Amino acid sequence: MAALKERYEIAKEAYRAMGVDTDRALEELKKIPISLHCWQGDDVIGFDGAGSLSGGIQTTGNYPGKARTPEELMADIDKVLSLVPGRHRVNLHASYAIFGDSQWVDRDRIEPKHFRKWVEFAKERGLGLDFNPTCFSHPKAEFGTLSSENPEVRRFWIDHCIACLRISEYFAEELGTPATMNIWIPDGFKDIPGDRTASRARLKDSLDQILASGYDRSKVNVAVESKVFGIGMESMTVGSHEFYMNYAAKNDILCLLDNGHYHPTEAVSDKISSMLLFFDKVALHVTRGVRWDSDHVVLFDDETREIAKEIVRNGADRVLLALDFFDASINRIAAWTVGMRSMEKALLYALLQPNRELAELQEKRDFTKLMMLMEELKCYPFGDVWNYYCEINGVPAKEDWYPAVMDYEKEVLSKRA
Ligand code: RNT
Ligand code: ZN
Repeated sequence: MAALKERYEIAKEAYRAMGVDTDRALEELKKIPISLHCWQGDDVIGFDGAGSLSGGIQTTGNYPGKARTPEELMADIDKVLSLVPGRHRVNLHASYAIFGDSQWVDRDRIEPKHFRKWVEFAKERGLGLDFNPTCFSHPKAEFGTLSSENPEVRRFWIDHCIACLRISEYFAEELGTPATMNIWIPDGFKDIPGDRTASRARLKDSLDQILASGYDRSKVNVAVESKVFGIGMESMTVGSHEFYMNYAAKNDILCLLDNGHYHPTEAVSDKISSMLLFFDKVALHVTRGVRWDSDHVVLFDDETREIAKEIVRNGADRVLLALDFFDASINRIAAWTVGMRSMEKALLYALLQPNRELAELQEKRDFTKLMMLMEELKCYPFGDVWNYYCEINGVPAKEDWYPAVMDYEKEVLSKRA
């Protein structure tokens, strides 16, 4: 164990020579919460009887052991959190309502009491909770939701989102930390539309009604998440980026950027600075799209690092950071853990950059030295700092977390036939 500390001390010297304070970086990292998406644990199914996933998103694979009950999902989340350094948050979808002994109600009628068990779970562990209306995987979501031409359908989803506002407020009150409530809808058209405006006008009106229902802005950060296309919605999505960016700006709510939701060569890392010049905060879904919005597990890759640099350089308190992926082809606990640890690593990597010096080099237009430094920094002893961070936070360093997942698979997951 002493070895990790020794290696850290050597790494610390190397970074110090570069003008980077590693102790400070570790302190800063500890303050950045990541909202862990509950839906990696059960392939985005939930507990309200939906049964299958719809809305143009898809999980592929059937690795054994997915969570089937709230108890199983909570146990799985506990396992993941025991392998990830830092204190984080849990991001729930409305479809994860727990009815227990109370009667099942449809999504327009859900109440805080259906999430009491989640609040107890979060309280016991000192976690914050975030929330999402579930406007998919439901018979009423087949032909549009908040933008639907059918007034009854549209009413249903407006009422669902209003119900979700109440639940988000309840989370914030109980846990003493504001909840982000993110609205994403799958509405769109497979083929060339005859009218692009009417559905967008209805979406605008629906959002107006939801916000007008009144909610405590100090408790709930409402966000809207755009998307360029979905399966079966290839030609037009109603909630496009321009739509939501303008809507959010005019109504003083937040825009959520999911890095799987843009054209493949567009980078969310390049959008954050612009957003933060016009908004107090920005919300993120960090994911990994492979050729399309495939929601692969987040890795410690170039774009995740670039996103992390923007978070760190613009002020981590201005970015509401959440993950969003769902892989059913590998052990789900490992998928979650790799994603969380990768995001943490990317944040640490960003905190270990001599950010001021890099900015100064740019101001001086010394692009040669800027490139040289950024490249050489890639070979700095980052791993020694990361391993030490894991150690002081009481979680396994390196690949040492993997046996715990394999034991859990053997003892718990494999028994979920
Ligand atoms: C879908 C969006 C959305 C969902 C989750 C389950 O493309 O990314 O955020 O993944 O709400
Ligand atoms: Zn998303």
